Amino acid sequence: MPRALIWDVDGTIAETERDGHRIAFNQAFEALGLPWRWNVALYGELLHVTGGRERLLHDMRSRGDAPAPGPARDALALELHQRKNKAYADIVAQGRLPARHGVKRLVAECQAAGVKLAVATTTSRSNVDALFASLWGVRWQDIFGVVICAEDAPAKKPDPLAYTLALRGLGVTAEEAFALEDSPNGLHAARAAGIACGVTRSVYFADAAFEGACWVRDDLDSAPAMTLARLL
Ligand code: XBP
Ligand code: MG
Repeated sequence: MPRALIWDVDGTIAETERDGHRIAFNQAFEALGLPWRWNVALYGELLHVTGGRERLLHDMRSRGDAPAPGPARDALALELHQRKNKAYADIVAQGRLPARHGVKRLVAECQAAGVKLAVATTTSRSNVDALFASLWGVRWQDIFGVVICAEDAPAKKPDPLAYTLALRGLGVTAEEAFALEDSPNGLHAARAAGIACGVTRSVYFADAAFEGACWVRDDLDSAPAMTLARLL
């Protein structure tokens, strides 16, 4: 049994990308009078870029009506990203992003068994706070002792930084930890930090290849349910 379980957030805890961030990005475009919209398929392509602001800047490179590269483009990306995160918090507060199957059960099992819980994500801290408060209440940090977010780890997945920082915070070695991810970028980040990783594919990565994963499945609850004893 691992001593620590490190969770990715987007796509792993909940289907936040399709049903949360994507919709919130579109609300931000609309609020600023921009005709840009990210449909489900286009957003899936853009997801290879981790980080919401980075994703915006990437998309602007192929848009003729985006400001020229430089301070104006950077400022627009920043404003859109801030508005997106606010809209995302509103979506979460409306209870529109439930936990994926088995997430709460496995977290409770870790608590009961004394397995440490941590988060390693490339999303902004405000997004984690909003989502986790909605799922585990305002004292969610009593459950997840170490929380590494975009602000802590500017080098985004597949870079291993978020995971190496999580290990340091937990005070465990890579061999003593286990990671849960939904995407190839996330899996590569965990593996690059030397951590064994299981994959619960989210909608956007249903057909992706996950070489190097301990196991790959559609959720934590489908039979046989993924328990602590089965992780490794
Ligand atoms: C999540 C991301 C994030 C979210 C949006 O990756 O890449 O960018 O899409 O959040 P992971 P921000 O699941 O690997 O953590 O807008 O705050 O970046
Ligand atoms: Mg993810």
